[in-house]
Amino acid sequence: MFGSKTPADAAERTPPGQTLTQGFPVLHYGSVPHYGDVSKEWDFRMFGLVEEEVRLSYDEFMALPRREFKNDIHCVTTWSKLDNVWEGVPVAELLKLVRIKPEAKYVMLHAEHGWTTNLPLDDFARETSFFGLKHNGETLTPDHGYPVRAVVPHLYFWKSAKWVRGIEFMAKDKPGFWERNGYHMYGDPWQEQRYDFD
Ligand SMILES: Nc1nc2c(c(=O)[nH]1)N[C@H]1C(S)=C(S)[C@@H](COP(=O)(O)O)O[C@H]1N2
Ligand SMILES: [Mo]
Repeated sequence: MFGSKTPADAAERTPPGQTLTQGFPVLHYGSVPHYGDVSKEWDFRMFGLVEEEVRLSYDEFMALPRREFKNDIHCVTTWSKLDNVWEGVPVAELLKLVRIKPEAKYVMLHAEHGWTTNLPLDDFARETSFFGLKHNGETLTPDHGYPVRAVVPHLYFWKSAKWVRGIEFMAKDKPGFWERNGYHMYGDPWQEQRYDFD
């Protein structure tokens, strides 16, 4: 079970109920978007509780400062993948471009086909959260969210919206797609906040 790529501290980095994988499973609801001319068909919006809505074209988004991120990811379906290396735009770089109203405490991430996921603004704004463009040296494949996916590694991976197209700022928490279907509103893997059926 422990392959050669398994780090010595793997056990303490693996949340309860999770199993390590060396692969990179693909999980989503609905179909994978394919773009003809991505620079014309993709844009990114920040809206909701903001002084003024912001729209970035694909070229503007791609010109934002990027850096390398390393993290572990934990899917609610019980696989975890350690030591991912990403290239991405820090969430802070996006937040610099928008004037958020003080009453905004939550965000809804909006993805292609109307898919959404919700999380607290403070979690989204952590230094470890970013918009991923490359994974382990390769441009994201369509399956994994090309051209841009959110990555919020301290929450279950369903909060990491693939094919992300915008951020809505909200005063109150509101369930996104999986959250409306029984997934936890917050989703801390260390607390096993998987589902919220009751
Ligand atoms: N747009 C979108 N993003 C999504 C999903 C989805 O259905 N649509 N599924 C989430 C779930 S449940 C998981 S586990 C991860 C899976 O990411 P991966 O396919 O790159 O492993 O994407 C998340 N992001
Ligand atoms: Mo998932």
